[in-house]
Amino acid sequence: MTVGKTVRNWGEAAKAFGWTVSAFAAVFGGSAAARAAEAASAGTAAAGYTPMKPTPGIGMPVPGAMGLQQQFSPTGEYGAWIHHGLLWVMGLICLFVLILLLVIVVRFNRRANPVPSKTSHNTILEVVWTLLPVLILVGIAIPSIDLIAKQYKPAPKTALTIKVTGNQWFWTYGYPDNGDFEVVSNMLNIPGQPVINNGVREVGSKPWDGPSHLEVDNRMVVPVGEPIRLQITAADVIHSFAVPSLWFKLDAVPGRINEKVLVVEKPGVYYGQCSELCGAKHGYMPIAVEALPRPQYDAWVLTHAGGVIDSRVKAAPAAPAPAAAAEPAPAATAEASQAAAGDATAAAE
Ligand SMILES: [Cu+2]
Repeated sequence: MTVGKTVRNWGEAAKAFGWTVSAFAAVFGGSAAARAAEAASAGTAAAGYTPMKPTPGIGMPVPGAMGLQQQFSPTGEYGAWIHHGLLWVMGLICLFVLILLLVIVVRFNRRANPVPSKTSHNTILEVVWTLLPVLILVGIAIPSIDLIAKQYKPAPKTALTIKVTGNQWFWTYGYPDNGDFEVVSNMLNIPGQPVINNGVREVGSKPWDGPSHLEVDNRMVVPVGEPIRLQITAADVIHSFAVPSLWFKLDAVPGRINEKVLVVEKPGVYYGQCSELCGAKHGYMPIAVEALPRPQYDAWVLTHAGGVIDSRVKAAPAAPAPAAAAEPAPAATAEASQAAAGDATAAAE
């Protein structure tokens, strides 16, 4: 009994000493420690993210190409499949009608067929040429309506939200779930041509730069393989956020938020352009979407002042916060155990 008490007293004394030491450290070494922590985390954050080098021909237009760009989203793949299927249906119907016309021209002209037939009705033929087009149209309508429904399916509640704002003539990307920082994205200037954006570097000056007219100083970085809720608006006139290889195009209208889900299936850089005539430099506000695996996305988030990973973990400048948050834990535990004891008493009664 006495021994136990003594040990407890010693424990309390040790705890008190610990408190004093930490208080001393906080007062005298706090700022230096914070600075060191800040520098260290800034270092890791900077080391944790390097812009990705785009793959030539992927996520960008290619000279002389025809048709759609290769798709990197589920709706994009589905849409491209319908597009190619429809081309075949249209092509085969056109070919069939052309063959029928040629047969008529050759076999039923005045010279080859001087006495025309007086036939005016054929029940089976009439049923077939009515039913067959109906079946073809129904066959086209089912996947088409399904695609529309899939494109406008709202994002799940847990989806990451990114706010896209069109401006004359650049894009800004807000990350409300990651500490509400904002990224301003300007087109890179083109060497040997008039400067488009003052103070912005030239395309090709960094090893990760993509094509001219499409590469930007700050890309819109997104996590790969998960639904992202894109909320699109504009600050001045109507713009349009369009990235062909992600099957994404939605108008950016001032005073209104248009929302659609984006899922990028593969890490990479995907380029697009403003697709609503919005003024003198409409052609100089490209879009560059960089899709990264979650850990690299999180590292990118932490390179921004106030960057927070999914509203849970604080970024570098708020380093002392977890210690402060850890303090109330014992009290909470005590409360919990008291509550549990109360419950037990209640149950016993
Ligand atoms: Cu625009």
